Amino acid sequence: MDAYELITRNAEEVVTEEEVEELAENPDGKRVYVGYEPSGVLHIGHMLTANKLIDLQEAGMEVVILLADVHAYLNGKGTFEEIEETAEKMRKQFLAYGLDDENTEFVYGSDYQLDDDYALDLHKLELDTTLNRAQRAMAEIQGDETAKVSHVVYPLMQALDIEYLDLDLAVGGLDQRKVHMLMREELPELGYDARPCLHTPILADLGTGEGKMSSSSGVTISMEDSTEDIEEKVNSAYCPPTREPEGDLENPVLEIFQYHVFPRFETVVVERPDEYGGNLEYDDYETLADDLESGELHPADAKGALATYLDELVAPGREKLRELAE
Ligand code: IYR
Repeated sequence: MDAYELITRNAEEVVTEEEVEELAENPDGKRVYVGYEPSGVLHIGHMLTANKLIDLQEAGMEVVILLADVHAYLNGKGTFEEIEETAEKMRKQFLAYGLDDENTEFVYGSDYQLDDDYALDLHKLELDTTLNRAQRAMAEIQGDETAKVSHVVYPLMQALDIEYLDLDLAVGGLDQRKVHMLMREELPELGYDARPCLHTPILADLGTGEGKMSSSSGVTISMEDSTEDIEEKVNSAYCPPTREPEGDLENPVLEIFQYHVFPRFETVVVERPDEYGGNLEYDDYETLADDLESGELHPADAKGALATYLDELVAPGREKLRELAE
């Protein structure tokens, strides 16, 4: 796989392809980041962008993880003290998940977002941006139904982070795209360069195949889940024998194979008793999806394998949480 393929694989959107192609020509030492509002426990949504960061590390880039404590505070996620505590827990789980210790820089937003220069640039952006624009950027991020002043400051700060952390590339889920578009328009107004972005897809709810999995209502997988929890959730997952179920539904079992399992494991073995044809082995996602569609691979067997691989991905973070609780 060449550098551009590795950098962009499994991305839903690349803004712009030309800019990322240029980065891919010489990825060594380029700085890339994802920001996360600290939430204490890593879930499958965090793991998806983390998989992309692991790809980028493999391509030679330097990874910055922003523990966005001030952003979480602005988004109503708790007192500042509570947020600081969960941020530290999250940092340890990211390392346990497989990010390379030597090549990952963790930064707290509060380390620089309260400085004078940053505050003054922020006020300039406030002058430049309409309320409507900032609110639209936050539509998929805002935690509370009632819009507060803090919610319109939030995306402007996220745009500034990209300059202040001296980044070459911003990564995020598709829910971050409007903030990134605002960044691309507004940074040049301050005399800074707009940066390219990569957006990962938002996966469907595991239980129903609808909407986005990381939303609070749905079934999600997190580092808090035991092996049995994972088996139970995966076994009751929605998994019709097709890539494209009706209407707006997705096949969440296939999605997790595509975005979580194949990027981290070279071969996937589906164990089956001999009387059902014996084990199946896959080196790539497409072959597994084809077999599910043709009936060669039964959904129940696919789920059994998925639970095993997800458990392996979650195990080190689960262990870390256990140590932290001692
Ligand atoms: N908006 C993100 C958190 C966040 C991301 C970045 I990239 C920042 O520079 C700051 C905050 C979220 O929804 O979790």
